[in-house]
Amino acid sequence: MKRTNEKFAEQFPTFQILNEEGKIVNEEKMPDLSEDELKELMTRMVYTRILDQRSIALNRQGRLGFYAPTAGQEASQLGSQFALEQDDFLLPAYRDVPQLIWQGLPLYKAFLWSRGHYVGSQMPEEVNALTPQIIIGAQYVQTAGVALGIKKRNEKRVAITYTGDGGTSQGDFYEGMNFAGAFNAPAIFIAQNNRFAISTPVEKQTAAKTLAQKAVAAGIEGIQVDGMDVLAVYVATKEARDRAVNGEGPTLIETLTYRYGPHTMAGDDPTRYRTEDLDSEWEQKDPLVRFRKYLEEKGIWSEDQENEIIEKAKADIKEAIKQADDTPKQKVTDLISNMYETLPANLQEQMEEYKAKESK
Ligand SMILES: Cc1ncc(C[n+]2csc(CCOP(=O)(O)OP(=O)(O)O)c2C)c(N)n1
Ligand SMILES: [Mg+2]
Repeated sequence: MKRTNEKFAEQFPTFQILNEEGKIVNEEKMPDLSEDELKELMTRMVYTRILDQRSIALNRQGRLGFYAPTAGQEASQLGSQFALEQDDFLLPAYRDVPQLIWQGLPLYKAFLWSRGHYVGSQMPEEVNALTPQIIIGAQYVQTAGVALGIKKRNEKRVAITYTGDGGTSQGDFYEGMNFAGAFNAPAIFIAQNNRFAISTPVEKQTAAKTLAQKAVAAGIEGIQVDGMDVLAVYVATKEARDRAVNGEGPTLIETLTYRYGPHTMAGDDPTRYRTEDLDSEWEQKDPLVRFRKYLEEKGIWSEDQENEIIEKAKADIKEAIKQADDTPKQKVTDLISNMYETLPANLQEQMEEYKAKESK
């Protein structure tokens, strides 16, 4: 048994392009991105790091609701999102708000989603996405369904979803991948392995040596990627997308990453389940630091440029939080009418009651 497990793990070596020092170690796999595109990738990561810092502060001030920190996971989240087309269908988990934002969800809506306001779940016309999933793994099954729908319509696009290392222990994770594999549907399944499911370390979560090898049982492609290397994540996702739209079926991508902050802002204390050594080991791998080094070496990035992005992010956030504050409060009648197309009789009564109350 053990030998089989190890044999599988060997078949899923970590795919890397840019090492921790910001040097290209896999020239052959270097993506064909223009200088502007490379700078755009960095811009998005810097912006998202600031968004994370501000979101944590806003949460502490009581101005946001639910928030799951993202610092550390930028390459995993944004490298994969960068490989998508506008037409693709995104099924994020609760930590994947940045992908939604870069796919076109306005910031103020992301803030409203955090507050549990229904407007935060209303996607703009051009954004094909579901609202972030809280139920661990459920989006994997939905993704199989969306991907099958895409296939039946003969469309050249994909459904992409994200879960965490903990999510790969859920039944839904296997069911979704198995179904998509059986129907050869254009799905991309990303498992962001940030090593912890709240406080449970991945080693206690599964006996599998890699999460990527979980693709084998579903008969789909699997790859393990350095999730702190934005170029590797981009390339792995792009290749998975190309295969999917060419009718070659789904892919599971495991990204090795880390969240620097707590699980959520609801009160877990990472110092009780993570060591300082582990934290600093992962901070050495930081996705922004290594990509910055690479871009600076190429002579296309500077501190001034980065400061401009930081200022822009701060200004946008300030404006967006104001817009969220200015959005009319949600009413009980909104809750009811958003839930049902046709109201059941008992709710009709309550609807009238609340309409009367709200008009006062
Ligand atoms: C079905 C289900 N079980 C339990 C929970 C409670 N829960 C919320 S987050 C979480 C841990 C998930 O960890 P992981 O999949 O590694 O994702 P991460 O938070 O690290 O991104 C758990 C158990 C839930 N939301 N849904
Ligand atoms: Mg995790």
